[in-house]
Amino acid sequence: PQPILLRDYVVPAFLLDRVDLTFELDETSTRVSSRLVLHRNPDHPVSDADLVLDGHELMLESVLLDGEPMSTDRYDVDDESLTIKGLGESAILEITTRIEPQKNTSLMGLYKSNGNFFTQCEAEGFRKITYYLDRPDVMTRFTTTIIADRSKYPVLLSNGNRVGEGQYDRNRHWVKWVDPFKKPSYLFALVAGKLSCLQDSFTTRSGRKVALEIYVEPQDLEKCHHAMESVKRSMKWDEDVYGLEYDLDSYMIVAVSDFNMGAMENKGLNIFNTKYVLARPETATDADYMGVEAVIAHEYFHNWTGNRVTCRDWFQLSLKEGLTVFRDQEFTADMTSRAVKRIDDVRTLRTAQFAEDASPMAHPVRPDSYIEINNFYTVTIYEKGAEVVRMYHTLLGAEGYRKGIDLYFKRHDGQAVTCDDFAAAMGDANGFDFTQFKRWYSQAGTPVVKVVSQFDAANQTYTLDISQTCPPTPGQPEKLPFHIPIALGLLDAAGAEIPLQLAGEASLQGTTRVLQLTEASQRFVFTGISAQPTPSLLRGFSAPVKLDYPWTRQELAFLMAHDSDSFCRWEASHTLIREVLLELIAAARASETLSLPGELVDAMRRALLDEAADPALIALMFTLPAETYLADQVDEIHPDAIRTAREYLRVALAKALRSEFKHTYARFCGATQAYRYAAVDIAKRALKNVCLGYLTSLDEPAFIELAQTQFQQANNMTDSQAALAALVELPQGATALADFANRWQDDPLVMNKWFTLQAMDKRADALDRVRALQQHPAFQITNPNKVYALLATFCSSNLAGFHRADGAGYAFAAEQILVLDKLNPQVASRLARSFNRWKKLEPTRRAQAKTALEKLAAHADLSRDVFEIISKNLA
Ligand code: HT7
Ligand code: ZN
Repeated sequence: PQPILLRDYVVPAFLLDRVDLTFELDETSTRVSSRLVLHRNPDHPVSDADLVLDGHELMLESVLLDGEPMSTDRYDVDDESLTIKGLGESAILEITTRIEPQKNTSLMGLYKSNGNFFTQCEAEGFRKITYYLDRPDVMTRFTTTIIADRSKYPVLLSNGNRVGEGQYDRNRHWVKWVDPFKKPSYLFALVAGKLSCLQDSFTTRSGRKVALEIYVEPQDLEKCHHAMESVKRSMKWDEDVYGLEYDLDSYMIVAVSDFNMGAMENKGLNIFNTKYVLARPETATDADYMGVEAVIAHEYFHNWTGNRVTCRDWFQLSLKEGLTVFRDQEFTADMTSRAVKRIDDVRTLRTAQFAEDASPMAHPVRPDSYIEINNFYTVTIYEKGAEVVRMYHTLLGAEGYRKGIDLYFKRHDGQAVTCDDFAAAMGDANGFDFTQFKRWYSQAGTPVVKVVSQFDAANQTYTLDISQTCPPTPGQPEKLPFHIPIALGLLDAAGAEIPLQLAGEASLQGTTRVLQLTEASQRFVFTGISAQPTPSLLRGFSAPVKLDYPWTRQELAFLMAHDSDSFCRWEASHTLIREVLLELIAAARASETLSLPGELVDAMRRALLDEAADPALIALMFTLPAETYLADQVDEIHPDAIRTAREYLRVALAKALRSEFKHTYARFCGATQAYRYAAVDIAKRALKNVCLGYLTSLDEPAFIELAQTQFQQANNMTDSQAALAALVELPQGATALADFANRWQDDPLVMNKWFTLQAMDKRADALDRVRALQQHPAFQITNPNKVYALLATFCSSNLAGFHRADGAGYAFAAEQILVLDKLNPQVASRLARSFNRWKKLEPTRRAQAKTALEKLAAHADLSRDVFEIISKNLA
C-alpha cells in the first residue's frame, strides 16, 4: 500500500449542495439510495476533472444523472471508487447500492450489534455505506429517511431533527430526519433497533429547551443516570467557560456494546461504547464513573470543536482531538480535583505517549504521511495534541487563550480548517508570534530539557542554564529547538515560596514564573536570592518534555513535603521512586542483593501519615510506575529484572510501613459507607485500597482475611475489584474469581474487569491462563472490548508475561493478530502495537520478536492497518 501525503492535498473537484439518503433496512441486505446535488469547485486546479466518489464493499444497483439512467460506459467502478466522467458545472446524481451490515465485523460503516443497526463513519466508514466524497472538507446538509420493520426496529434515529414519520407498508415504518447544519460524511449516523430511552432536558443560557435522550438496551436503562447528569454538567461548563451553547433541539446518545473506540461525536446523535455510558455503584468503579463523565464531556464538546469547525483533512486530526481532549481535561479538573486529574493525565502521557514517541510508530502531532488513517487515532494526536493546546493556554493565560478561541470560532464556524488556522487565531487575537511554537505540530519526539543551577551567595543570584535536545525519530534525524514554556518556583530552606525577579526586571513578579525556552540553550538569572533555594521545576507539567535536573534525594523528600504545587509534590515522589527502581533493576540484572533506601521509606512514611494531605494525592504517590513505563527508562529491556525490582519494592515498602498502612486502611475503611460519586469519597477509597494492596503483598493471614471480607461485603465495584485484585494471585484467588464470575456472568462490562485482572497475572503461567480464558463463554473475539480486556492487556501491559523468554508470547500475539485481521483490522492493528518496544529488548527476546514480526510480514493479504504497524516496526 502507498502512503498518503499531506503535501499532496488538493481541494475537492466537486462540492455538495445537499444530500438525501434513504435506507431500507433488512435482515439480509440493506438498500441505500442517495441523491447528491453537486457542483464543480471553482478552486480546483482542473476545470473538467472527473467526479471520483469513494466506495468500498458496495454492490452498485443503479446510477441516475439528472433523472436519467446513466449508461455504464459513462462511469467506472473499482474496489475503491465510482468515477463519473464528463460532468458539467452541476449535476444531480442518484445512486442506489446494496450492503450487508449483518456480515460487517469491522464495525465501520453500517453494522449490527445484538440485533440492532449502528453506524461508525469516522474516519472513512461512510464509503462503506454509499458512494460519496468521503473527505472532511466536503460539508453539506443531510436529509435521512429510514425504513424498517416496526416490531424489530421501533426506534429509528439519525442526525438533526425528526421531521416526519409514518407507516411505510404492512410491517414497515419510516422516520425522516433533517440536519440543518452542514457536516462532513464522517459525522453521519444512523441507529435502528429495540432500545429504551432515558429522557431529560437542558435549558441553555439563552433559554432554549434541549431534549436529552439516552438510548440503551432495555436491561440497562437504570444505569444511565450518571451519564445523563454528566451531559448536563458538560453543557453548563461549555457555556460558562467557553461561551458555547448547544445548537439543535435534541441531543441523543446511544450505547452499543460492539464498538472499536470509546465513542463518536456524530452531529446530534453520539454513539458510545457501553463502557462510557453505563454505570451504577455495584458494577462500575470510581475510574469507570470518571471515564463516563469525561467521555460524555469529550463527545459533547466536539459539537463545537470538531463539528461546527472541522478538519480540512485527516492530517489535521489533532485540531479537533487535541483541543477537545484539553477541554475535557479541564472540565474534569473543574468537576473533581485539579491536581489529581493533572497527575493522572501526565502518567498516561508518560506511559503511553512518550513510549510512542520513542517507538517506530513515532509521528508528529500533525503527521505528514500515513498508510491507514485509523492507525493515527493515537496518544500522540490526542494526548500530546492536548498538551500543545495547554501550552497555548500557559503562554497566553486564561484570558488570552479565550480571546484566541473566540476569534477561531468567529473566523471558522462552518468551515473545515487546519492546525495553522488555529495557531493563527491564537496569535492574531493576542499579538503573539507562534511561528516557532508550531514546531510542536511538525516535529515528533519528546524533547529533553536539562537544567543546571548555580547559586552565587556574594551576588545573591540564582542562575538556571536550561538547554534542550530532541532525539531522532523515523524520518526526522535532526530537530530544531522547540518553544517550551517552563513554569517554576523556588523554595527557601523552610519550604516557603520565594518571590521571583529576573535580572533586568524592575520588580518582583510572583512566586511561579513561566520561562520561555526558545533557544538550544538559554540562561535565566534570578536576583535577590539570599540563600541556596530548592527549585520546583516544570510546575503543573507545563510542557510535554523529559526534565533532567540532579536533585538529591533529600531535596526530593523536601519537595514532597513542602512544594505548594501539588503536581510537583507528587512528581518529587515519582522521581525518587523511579531512581530507586532503576537502581533495583540494575541490581536485579546483576543478581545482587536488593535493598530499600532509608530516605525513601522516611519520605513515604511522612507522606502516609500526613493527615492534612489529600488522600488521593497520597494514593498516587504510592502507586508504583507501570512495568512498561520502567521498560522505557532503561537502555535494554530485561523484563524479568523489571518485574523482580518492582515486586521487591512493593513488598519492601509494605514491610517497612506495615503499621502505617494498617492504620491508614482502618482510618478510611468505614469512611465511605454508602456509595457517593464525589471527589472526597473517591480519594478515601483510593488510599484505602492502595493500603490493602500493600498489606496483602505481605501474605499474612490477617491481611488476606481483610481482603476477603472487603470482597464479600463491598457495596461498590471499586472496593470489590480492589479486593479481588489483591487476592487474585494468592491461593484464595481462585475462589474469589469464581464467585465474581458467578455473580457477574451476565454483565459484559463487569466481566471485562475479570478478564483484565487475569491478563495482568504475574505468575509464570499467565499466557496459559489467557489462552484458557479465550474459551470462556463470556469471551468473544468479535467484541473489541473483550479483545482489549484480555488480549491487548496481556500483550501490552503484562511485560514479563508477554515478553516470555521462550518467545511464546510473541507467537501467541502473531496468531491472534492474523485471526483478528480478517474480522476487524483496527483491533488487529492495536494488538500489533504490542511489538513497538521490540528493538530495545535484550538480544534473545529481540531475535524472537523479530522472527514473529517477519512471519507476520510474510502474509501477503494483511490489512493496510496491520501492514503499516508491522512494516514500520521492521523498518
Ligand atoms: N472522534 C472519534 C473517533 C472514533 C473512531 C475513529 C476510527 C474508528 C472508530 C472510531 N470511533 C470513534 C472519537 C473521539 O475522539 O471522540
Ligand atoms: Zn474526540
